[in-house]
Amino acid sequence: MSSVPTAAREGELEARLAQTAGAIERLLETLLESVPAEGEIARPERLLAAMRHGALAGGKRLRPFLTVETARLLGAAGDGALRAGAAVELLHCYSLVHDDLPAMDDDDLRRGRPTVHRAYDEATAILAGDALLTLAFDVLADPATHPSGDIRAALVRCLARAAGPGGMVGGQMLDLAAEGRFDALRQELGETEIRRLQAMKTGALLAASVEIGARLGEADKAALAALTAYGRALGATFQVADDILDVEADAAQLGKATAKDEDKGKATLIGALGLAGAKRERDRLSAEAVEALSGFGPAADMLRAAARFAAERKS
Ligand code: GRG
Repeated sequence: MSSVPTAAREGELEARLAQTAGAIERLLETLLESVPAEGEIARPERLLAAMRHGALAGGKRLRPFLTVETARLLGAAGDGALRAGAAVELLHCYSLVHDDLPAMDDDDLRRGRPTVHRAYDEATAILAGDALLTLAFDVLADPATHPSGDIRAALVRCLARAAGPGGMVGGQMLDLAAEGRFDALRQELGETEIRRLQAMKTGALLAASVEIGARLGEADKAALAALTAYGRALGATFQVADDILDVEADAAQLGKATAKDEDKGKATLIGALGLAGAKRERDRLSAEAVEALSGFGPAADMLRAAARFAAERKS
């Protein structure tokens, strides 16, 4: 039987999120030092400064939290889980740096600060994103993340599949196409296509954050299937909540521009279901994520609380 997260559990989630965010920040600071790593030649200071701007001081760090908590559920919360979480966060930060570029969303504000191309310049922002992406795979492939080469290879493949052409980057491509970037006419997407686009653009990386924790914890087949279902439902919850925040939150609260989706003709579930329908769908998906954990008992309460947080978040 699954246990329902109590208010105390929700409070505990905030504390645990903050604790993981602090540990991730410290690890990212080390990974983004200017001193070259073994086998590297030199790290140009402007590039590293731009990478630090894109990756440090901000963000909820939800993805590494999911990796660490999933690994913890399976008895594997340690430095390896933190490193794997940092890898997912580096990849996420790259996607934000590139998403903010003039050729993409053209945003000036991210996490309450100027975007990387605003603080530096466009070429530096492109390179900083590229380098954050590359570093993510370096961290996963390092034996410090897990002693088994097979497991490290599985982590690398999981992140690549989530982030690449059939995942996040593919979803971003569909998103731009839906805006009418490549044709004179904007493509009107149906609900099924919108769900697929969102599962790729946002859901895949969140689901991979969970799967990477599960693989680090050497989950058996049944546990991996349940955690994968949880990750997918949580990812979908998160994206509908994001659509709703774009309409209801203000820029100061979110640390980025809001009310952009409609202006840009973005494909969102609000367009397909209406605001009230999107809120019902968000809550249904969050409940589906909680339900996927029914086999785990109270040890999974933190992940259950995370599914509710994905739905109820204010930023
Ligand atoms: C440009 C390759 C490329 C991909 C872009 C991630 C992405 C794909 C676009 C970001 C646009 C966006 C706002 C998507 C909605 C969901 C999302 C990823 C929100 C930002 O994630 P949070 O809320 O951010 O976890 P923090 O700052 O807390 O890390």
